[in-house]
Amino acid sequence: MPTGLENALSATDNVDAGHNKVRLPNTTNLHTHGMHVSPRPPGDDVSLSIGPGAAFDYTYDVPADHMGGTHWYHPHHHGSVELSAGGGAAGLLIVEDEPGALPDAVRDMVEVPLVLSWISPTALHELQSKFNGALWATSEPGDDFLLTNSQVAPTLAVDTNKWYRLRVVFVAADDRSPVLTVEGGDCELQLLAKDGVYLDEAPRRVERAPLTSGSRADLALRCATPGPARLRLGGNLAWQAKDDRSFDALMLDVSGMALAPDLPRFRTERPCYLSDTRAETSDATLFLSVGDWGGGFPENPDKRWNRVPAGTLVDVVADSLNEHAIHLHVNHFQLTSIGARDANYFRVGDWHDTLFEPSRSAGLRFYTDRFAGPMVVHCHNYVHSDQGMMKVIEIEGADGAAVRAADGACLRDGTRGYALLAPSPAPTGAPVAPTTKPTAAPPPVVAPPADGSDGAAAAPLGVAAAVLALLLA
Ligand SMILES: [Cu+2]
Repeated sequence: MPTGLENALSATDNVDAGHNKVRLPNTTNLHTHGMHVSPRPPGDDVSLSIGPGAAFDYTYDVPADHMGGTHWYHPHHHGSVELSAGGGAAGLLIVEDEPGALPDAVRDMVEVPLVLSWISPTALHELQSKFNGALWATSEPGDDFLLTNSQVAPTLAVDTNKWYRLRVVFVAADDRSPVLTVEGGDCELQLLAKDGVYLDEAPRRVERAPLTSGSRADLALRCATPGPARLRLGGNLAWQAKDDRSFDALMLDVSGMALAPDLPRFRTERPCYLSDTRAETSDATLFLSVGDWGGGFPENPDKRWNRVPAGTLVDVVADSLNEHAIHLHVNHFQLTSIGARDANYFRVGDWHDTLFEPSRSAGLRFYTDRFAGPMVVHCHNYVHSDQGMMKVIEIEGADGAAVRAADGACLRDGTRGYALLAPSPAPTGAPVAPTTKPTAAPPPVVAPPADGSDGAAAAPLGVAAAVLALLLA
């Protein structure tokens, strides 16, 4: 996927305050947050500096077995990320699902892209003061507000006889970890995927989606009662900025009589790089406490925090997550242990690429699948990462080292299927205990029909290429 980036920003006021400082506000680059692609140029290399007037042609070689999901893109130039991404420079990036990967009722849902940007004029004005005060047109900071696809609380007409797939991305300049809820209309939320990775058993009834800057949530929405309803975002849990502020994210105008039928429970067939790691033995363990990294991002690009071989499984003992949301580039991680912030939304076995956890620590695992090169790990509070709370794990070896996954059912090409699962018990809305093992033997995955025709549940794949759609927020 070729993507040209041209920096049309002015060279005026492009102040370089020094390494690990807020600096070079008009220098930029591009990060494809959540994409399983190479971190080397011309791909997702966040060490590139594209100055005013300069341009770069990115090319992303998206693997044929990339899981369909909701991701996003934003500038990631060290020193100016808070200013740009936190100021609203962010967009949705969807990897479309393969034919046959989802039950029809899930595949056919009406899609609602929602890029939620929590804008903090006070924080942005503080940044402006470092750059001769010429970056923003307004003179007064004003209160925080929430933009939904660049609008304030837009309205969506909702039919009671339909399911809607909300593709939510949450972006903030600093440490915001709010919760998304739905109010009114007897509406319900069913979680399909987090950070662009389907749950192993989907959907999962949730009362809320706890987010942190960089999080995505794919939520199926159904409303039962005509009238007004709304999505709310608020209740920031982050350490320095705890507050009760909340905002309308989306106004819902519900109409209709008949109720949409329940969604089927399903398991989509998983690529090997996202197959369950819990029965595997890891090759290395890293102790990761990003809170200790302030000002510590090395200026010398050859200084690596850690080195691991490509094609291996890495355990991470993560600490200080109550103060610093972490984000791993290139490879998603699976939760092997997690605190009790929300034991229904965060379960052992789930996959994420960005995580905030008020109980402080969590166990994570990731495969260094296929891509060698610099894998960036950082605090997703841009105030911190811009000032050095960031390291690089060098994935050594050659590109293409396939992960050793025991699960014989996992996929190494683009073919997809899914299995239907038994209905879950009636939802109670109360958090349930974390599941550490599948509750039932996985049913066989539906195979594509032998004659190559389109099946109802699975279809053969003619072109083994994931399709990418770039949607501007
Ligand atoms: Cu931090």
